[in-house]
Amino acid sequence: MNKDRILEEAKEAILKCDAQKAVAVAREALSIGMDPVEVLSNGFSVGIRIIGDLFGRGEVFLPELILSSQVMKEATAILEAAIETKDTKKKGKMLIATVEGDVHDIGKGIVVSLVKTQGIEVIDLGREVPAHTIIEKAVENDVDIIGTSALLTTTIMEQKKLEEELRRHGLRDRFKTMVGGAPCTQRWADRIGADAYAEDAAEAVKKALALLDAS
Ligand code: B1M
Repeated sequence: MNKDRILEEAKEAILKCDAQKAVAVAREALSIGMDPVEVLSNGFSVGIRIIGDLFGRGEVFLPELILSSQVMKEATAILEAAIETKDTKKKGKMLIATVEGDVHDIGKGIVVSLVKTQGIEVIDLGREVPAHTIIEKAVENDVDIIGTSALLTTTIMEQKKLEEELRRHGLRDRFKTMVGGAPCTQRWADRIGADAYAEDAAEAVKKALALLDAS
């Protein structure tokens, strides 16, 4: 299979909720030396976003969305394991979490894998993490950056809450903050006072490095 075909098949595997095919495509992509991030971004992620749009229009239902996301997780696990991590001197520490009330963690997982490749130590708190826990862990681990992911228009409010809680505890200047997730924008980041917004995992890496450079 050539690269374009692999990207197409990756998308199809998600649309058809076909786990066997997804795993085979992920392995084949790696065997021909494709960049795992490219396969995730331009193949599997395209499929899951199409499913999301169909779900939003009522053309597929929750069980199908759940199945597709399970297939996505299997493929993601194989590709994330192949993303090379630089074993260099650590440039800084970043805590990442999906906010309270939000279970969406596929995109966050990709961000974590990619940020790690750049010699940034990552503390991944998982999903549905309350703002107070994020702050507690950030202090405990003395991180440089706090990154949050939110996928719902309701749960992005948790990113605002985090900024407010940091200010309330007099901790706002101690950390840099980064927000991401489908409903987030640069405008949202500016509005709530976050230090950075990243549209995708590659941008998250660039912004994290810039925040560390500036601190
Ligand atoms: Co949900 N869901 N979902 N869902 N789901 C969305 C978000 C939705 C847009 C679908 C739709 O209706 N069209 C919609 C939200 C609508 C809204 O808020 N206006 C929605 C809904 C409604 C729901 C439920 C409420 C459905 C229900 O129960 N009735 C429910 C909510 C549960 C909850 O959280 N409380 C729900 C559940 C689920 C599943 C469990 C089935 C599953 C999640 C599985 C999982 O993650 N473990 C799921 C999925 C898969 C989706 C869609 C289809 C895909 C999300 C995804 O994985 N994208 C999604 C539709 C969509 O996003 N278009 C949808 C692929 C991923 C690679 O991209 O996450 O955007 P993304 O991450 C990117 C960037 O955003 C960025 O980099 C990543 C990599 O490039 N990024 C960051 C992300 N985090 C970052 C952090 C950073 C920087 C960059 O810095 C810290």
